[in-house]
Amino acid sequence: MKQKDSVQRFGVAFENDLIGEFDKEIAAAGYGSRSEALRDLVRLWLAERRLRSGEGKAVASLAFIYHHERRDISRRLNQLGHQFYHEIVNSIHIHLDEHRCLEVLILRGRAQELQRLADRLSAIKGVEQGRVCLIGLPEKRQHKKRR
Ligand code: NI
Repeated sequence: MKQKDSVQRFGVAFENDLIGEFDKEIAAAGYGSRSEALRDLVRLWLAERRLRSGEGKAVASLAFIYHHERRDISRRLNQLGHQFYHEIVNSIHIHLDEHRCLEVLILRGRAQELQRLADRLSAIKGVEQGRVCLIGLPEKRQHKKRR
């Protein structure tokens, strides 16, 4: 950055337990100060908000656990899969035990659309513990410095 950004200071109130745990973790992560760690957290949060609501291209992994015996679940998952066939690049299915299955979907498409798929999936009865990991793909023009 060419010129130094101006900063604003503000007071933040934390419960003792929360700040205690936070201090412990930021020290373990190697942060020099609370401010530095908080700035990183805010940047991450903002970037994620921007990404999830955006039109930009993204890739994602979507992992979820479900009970395969739940009535109608296989049909509903299959239906959703066909509805989003454009976004679902690949999938892995693992039988976790007698009742539960783990499925991981690899997705590609508009961030907004991938989030919509994740939301729709989580809403299906019998699906639990869904986690989506979304990674934004930079626009091609951002690579122009590369030789
Ligand atoms: Ni299974």
